[in-house]
Amino acid sequence: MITAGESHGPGLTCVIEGLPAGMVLDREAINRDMARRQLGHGRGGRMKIESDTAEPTGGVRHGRTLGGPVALWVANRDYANWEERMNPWPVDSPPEEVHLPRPGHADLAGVQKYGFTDVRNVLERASARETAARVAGGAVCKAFLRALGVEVVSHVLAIGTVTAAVRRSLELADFAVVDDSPVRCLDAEGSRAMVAHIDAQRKANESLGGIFEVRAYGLVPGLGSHVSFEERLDTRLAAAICSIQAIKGFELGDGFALTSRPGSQAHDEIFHSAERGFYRETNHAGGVEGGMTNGQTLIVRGAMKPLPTLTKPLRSVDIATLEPAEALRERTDSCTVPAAGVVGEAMIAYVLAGAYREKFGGDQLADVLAALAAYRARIDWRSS
Ligand code: EPS
Repeated sequence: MITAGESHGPGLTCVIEGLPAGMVLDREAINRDMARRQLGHGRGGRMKIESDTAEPTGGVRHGRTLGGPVALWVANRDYANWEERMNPWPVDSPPEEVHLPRPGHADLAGVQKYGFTDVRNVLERASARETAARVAGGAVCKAFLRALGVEVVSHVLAIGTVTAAVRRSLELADFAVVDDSPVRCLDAEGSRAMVAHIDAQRKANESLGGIFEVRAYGLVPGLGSHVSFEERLDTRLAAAICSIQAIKGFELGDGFALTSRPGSQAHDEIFHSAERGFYRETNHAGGVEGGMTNGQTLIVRGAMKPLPTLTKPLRSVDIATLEPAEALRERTDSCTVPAAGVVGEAMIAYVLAGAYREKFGGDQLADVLAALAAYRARIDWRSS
């Protein structure tokens, strides 16, 4: 998957390669994910301007994939207000440059690396607006996974100092109501406390980070591999989550909590019965052992830092005068952890779609399904 586009440019593009022909795409399902990414208590004014949709511009005919790259277009409505400043072509009166890098953003390292004098040349692409294109691509990957019996979902576990009280043993059905919460949290009391926390911190000109969790239900064992570090699924899952703007931490299964437990309480014992085949009674590993899925639910978490665009700016330096100055003040969100969960779903769906394609090949969806069925039959040790 590759994306292109700037936050206030004409729009964003996503291109995904490697999807089989014959997949049915549901326009509403794709645009539902686009809308879910825009929601969440703590969003700023931009989300009132945008009403994101993803339109296929290649690789799809009459709602079915053709086997070539799938291209999706997400228009930036706000471009209408930025046409002079962000026009791809030269304009009569060039806009004023931005010289005030924000601590925590790509701004300073970006202008140094690329030799710019205008911070806008960096911040426009570094912006998390880019995740709209990833969610478009992720929705197509989800369509592929859904055809294979896999569902990818997410929820919020913490915002700032407020932590949700949620069972670890969540079922897929529990996620049906997650988008009813304004912070996409499955604990009603926690949800209310998170909203209040965001409101209080926003009033104090602060932004907030938090933790989201992504789960994938219905996976076969054996995606990824122990044989090389690059093929380990953990490698790719961590990269996918850490590639999301503002993510500073990644956990798989019980993650950091495993470090304080004795070995006897850190692993998932193996059982077998004639009806169920191999099974586990716990899932500390988060569905991955030795770099491969083990057939349990995949559980990964991302830790998001507080957004670095602040309404009460931090200290910085004017890169033109080298004088102390306040960092750039831009319209911003105060908390985007609920949206980051939706982006996490897209990224995990992308990794899993790739892992299924690697393992089962197939130019046509029916070939993938046949290969998957043959594999399931081979590893079915229920009665042996
Ligand atoms: C946006 C994410 C944030 C928003 C952006 C839209 O991006 P950033 O990483 O730059 O803070 O602030 O909206 C704006 C830049 C704006 O004009 O308000 C998103 O997820 O769509």
